[in-house]
Amino acid sequence: MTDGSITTTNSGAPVESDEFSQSVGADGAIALTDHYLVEKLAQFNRERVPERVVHAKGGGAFGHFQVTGDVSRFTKAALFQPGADTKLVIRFSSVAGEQGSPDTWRDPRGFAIKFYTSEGNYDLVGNNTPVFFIRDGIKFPDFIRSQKRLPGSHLRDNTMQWDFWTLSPESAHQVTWLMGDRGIPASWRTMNGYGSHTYQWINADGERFWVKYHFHTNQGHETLTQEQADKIAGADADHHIRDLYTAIENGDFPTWTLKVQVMPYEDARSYRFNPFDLTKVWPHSDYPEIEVGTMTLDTNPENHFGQIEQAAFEPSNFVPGIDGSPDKMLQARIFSYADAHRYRIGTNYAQLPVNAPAAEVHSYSKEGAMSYRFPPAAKPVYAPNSTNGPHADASRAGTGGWHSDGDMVRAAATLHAEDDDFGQAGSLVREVMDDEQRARLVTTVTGHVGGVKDPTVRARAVQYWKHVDQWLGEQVEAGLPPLETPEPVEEQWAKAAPAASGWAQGTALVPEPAE
Ligand code: HDE
Repeated sequence: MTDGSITTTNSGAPVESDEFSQSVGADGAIALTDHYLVEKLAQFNRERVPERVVHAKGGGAFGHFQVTGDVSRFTKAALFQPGADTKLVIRFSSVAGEQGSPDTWRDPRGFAIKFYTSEGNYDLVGNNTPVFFIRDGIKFPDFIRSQKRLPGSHLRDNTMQWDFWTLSPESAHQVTWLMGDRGIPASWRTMNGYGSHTYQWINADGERFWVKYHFHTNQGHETLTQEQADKIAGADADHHIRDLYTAIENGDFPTWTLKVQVMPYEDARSYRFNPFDLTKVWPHSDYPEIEVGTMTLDTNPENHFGQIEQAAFEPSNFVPGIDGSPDKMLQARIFSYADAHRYRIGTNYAQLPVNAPAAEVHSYSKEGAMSYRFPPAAKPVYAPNSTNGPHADASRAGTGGWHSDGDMVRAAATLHAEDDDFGQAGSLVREVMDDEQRARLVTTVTGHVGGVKDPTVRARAVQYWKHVDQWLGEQVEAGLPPLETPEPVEEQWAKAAPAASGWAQGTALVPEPAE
């Protein structure tokens, strides 16, 4: 059934045929004058934008956020004022898997929201876990590479993963999360979302507060065991995409309740551990949650590529009343995301409808590839100017900032009284998990560490878990299968060395076969 429209070229001209190339006689050579054939094939070769270097596999939806509480004493941000109702787009994702990888692999999940507020876009780009593996962004490329593929075999490798994790003990809290039940959500609808970092809120009087975001699923938590997840992965790589799309199609709109923890600005200095350390949570007994509102997802994308694959989320998109914090990871992200979008989508990615703000844009950015939004000719393209062009108004910007001083150094953040790498991971095991969850954690960790071929890395992994919890470490140690064919990391890497040295010198056209 056609919609009655006729096929045209990209330029709108009617085409003669969608089935036959133009040729000299029905059996003759194809004519280069068949520009429609050329257009179709050339467009086809250019249909992809580079996939995200992390969070490549994902899906999303549109919806809105309704304020149900009153947090105006903490922030003047328009979207969080009583009665506000703000449209949004969200993208859920896995982290390490490439596009096409199974939705049900064990992995944190991205939980990225773009609020189209009246004061500009506010992007909260979080995960389904309140913490992260590292606390300094300079280690991020290394961390991600250790979770992906060996350069030689192009295979993922448990030895590489545990080599990185056990040499970066700050990862213990997040790895415990990852190896626990929450490491494989049954669907995106049945998991929480977190801002993860500590952010800053600023109220109408200019008072500043530190804040952590918690999106509590109203669908109840549901997770998958490793066996269930492996089975689903084999049958349907797009299990989570399908679940969300079908639920919204059926009018079963998922909702989350946003609650925040708020810390008075001055408390940060004396708090018992570094409140800006992304590997830590703030115990709710210290700073109880305060309800803000409800996020509802009620509209599926019309076009996945145009609206989800090209969606560009950036932690640098703050609005008046919201700002960053001394969290080094957040500061590194504030640079990285817009850089990723300029590379992946193009310099004018913010002009795409899904990325365009609801608020009016009066920036001095102009031109660049694919730019199609431009200010009226009468508007100056420079500032300052005497022709009534846009001018900055600090009173409207509402950024908070914070005190910072000292010499330029490269060092770990200052230690607070209870700063350590394993304490909160141990609390998660002993105080949050129940016996069945602990038993599943032992099974998962033992299975994963069992895939480590290097005896030194394996021993470090057992020690790592004993630091988390002595009982847990002993269970893992007792359950590990004997290491039949030890393969020290150096040997694993050395296997590729002859080819690598040849390639490194640029002399080997084809790597010499190993002796
Ligand atoms: Fe990301 N991250 N990230 N990340 N991240 C990206 O941006 C980065 C981190 C997260 O659905 C990239 O467009 C750095 C923490 C989500 O489009 C990239 C660091 C958290 C998404 C990038 C981190 C996240 C991304 C890849 C260490 C949770 C998907 C492609 C300082 C709080 C958003 C892209 C979407 C995507 C950089 C660590 C969440 C490369 C440098 C911590 C949900 O720019």
